[in-house]
Amino acid sequence: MHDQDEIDHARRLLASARRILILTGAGVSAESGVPTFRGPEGLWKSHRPEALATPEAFQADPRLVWEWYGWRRERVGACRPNAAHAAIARLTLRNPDARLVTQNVDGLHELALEEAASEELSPGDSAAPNLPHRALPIRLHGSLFRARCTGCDVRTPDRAPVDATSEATLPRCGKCGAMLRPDVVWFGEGLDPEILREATESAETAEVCLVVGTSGLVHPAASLPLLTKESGGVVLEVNPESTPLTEIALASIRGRAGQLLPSLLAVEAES
Ligand code: BJW
Ligand code: ZN
Repeated sequence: MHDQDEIDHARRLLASARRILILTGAGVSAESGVPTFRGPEGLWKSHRPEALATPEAFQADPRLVWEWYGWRRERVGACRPNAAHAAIARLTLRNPDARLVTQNVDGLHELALEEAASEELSPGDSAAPNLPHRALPIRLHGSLFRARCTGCDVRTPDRAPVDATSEATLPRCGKCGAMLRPDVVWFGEGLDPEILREATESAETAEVCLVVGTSGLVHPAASLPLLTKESGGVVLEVNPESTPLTEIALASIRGRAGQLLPSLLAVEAES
């Protein structure tokens, strides 16, 4: 059971803050059917991370790595945003000082934002809504639905099924012919400096950092809530399990994101 006092306290803090940073991890998409990385049902029960999510693994066996990413593209492509994605999207649309930083590569925050924007900004209008840039997630670890050329470094949207039958059938660059790779950040690779700068600045200026569905093990993402705390803000956590971030959180609410976030962010009651 959730501690109701803790939930009420967290809700009041979120309602009175303007500068809010929401940091999400794989757990926010669990109720959409996207597998998390760690834990009993995690993706890495059957695949060792160092065998798949490193540049060395790709160099050694690009076919195996593309097979894994192709499988995930297919699986995630069939998933829909859940109530947590929707609540976060409504908050970032309504509060110009709220920022979303995600470690996820599944694109579900973006989908939820499109859905919320077409409901809120142009009801009844079938044209694609104009999404405010500030409402878009700051994606720390890239996207499953983008590819990057290993030769000329060009980045492109890529939702195509992957044919990983052999190395010869793997995706290739339309410009230079070199092999493409998933446009994600693997272990040992630096994050895009501009993206990291934006995320760091949001963390340092946030009054409240709400951490949702991350094991808090992967850096630099897991260091962001500490920056908020060191700058005088508060950290709140939503997770069914405790994590290394629990000890710096003012309130850590044990439960599922899709169940808790709509009432915690109380966005449906506004305007
Ligand atoms: C629910 C729920 C529900 C379930 N509701 N919740 C400082 C200290 C120590 C090490 C380092 C450090 N700084 C850097 C490092 C090294 C390394 C690192 O962090 N290693 C640690 C593991 C020890 N970091 C890096 O290498 C990073 N690069 C870097 O720092 O570069 C520096 C550099 C500079 C200049 C030159 C060269 C280098 C890069 C990290 C990249 C991580 N990439 C991955 C793969 C992305 C692509 C892909 O998807 O395949 O990102 S790894 C994987 O972990 C993925 C995730 O984004 C990331 C985080 O996982 P997440 O989201 O937390 O998921 P889970 O599964 O772990 O947790 C799910 C949680 O949800 C659980 O807690 C559940 O309880 C909960 N949950 N259901 C709410 N319904
Ligand atoms: Zn190229």
